[in-house]
Amino acid sequence: MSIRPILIHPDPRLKKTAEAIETVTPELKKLAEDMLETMYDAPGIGLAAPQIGVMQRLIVLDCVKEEGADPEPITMFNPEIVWESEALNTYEEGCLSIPEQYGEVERPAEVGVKWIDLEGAAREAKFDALWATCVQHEIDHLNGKLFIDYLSPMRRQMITRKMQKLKREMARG
Ligand code: K2U
Ligand code: ZN
Repeated sequence: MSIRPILIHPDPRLKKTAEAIETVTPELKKLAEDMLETMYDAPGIGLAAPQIGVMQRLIVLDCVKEEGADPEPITMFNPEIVWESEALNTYEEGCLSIPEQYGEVERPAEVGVKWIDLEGAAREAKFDALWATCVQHEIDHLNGKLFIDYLSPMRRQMITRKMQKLKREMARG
């Protein structure tokens, strides 16, 4: 298991579409383990493979927020949204690739998702509340979409400039 560096916006890899996965290999299972360890360490409640520079359609999430509750990690290969509720939900989103920046994003309140699990089995489930927001946020990452793409151009540009400054400072060490 290893904690992997998380790419910071702007980065071309965060804007690319990730490749579908053909079969669940031992290497992909190890990658999912590394992503979960990286996510918990951040801490975060979701992570998509492109965020650690791997352009494959793999996400992990665990939106259990109650203190002391058992973690409920979910690993999804090739996740796709197959149903969306009419009802919408607005959430102040953040992103591990855009640290310390937040913005209101409106999304369907509930979604039905199909995916392949760690055993290579086809799964389908409905998600609501924070799980719905998170799984949509992670699937956006697989399509090169960031939460700031839902904000005004002005706000997006301001956040991008802040991240460019942060990366210059990090490069100086
Ligand atoms: O994909 C990521 O960057 C991890 C995101 C996932 C997420 C964003 C917005 C709303 C829900 C999930 C977060 O940075 S994880 C940090 C976090 C923790 C609790 C609540 C919201 C965000
Ligand atoms: Zn994110």
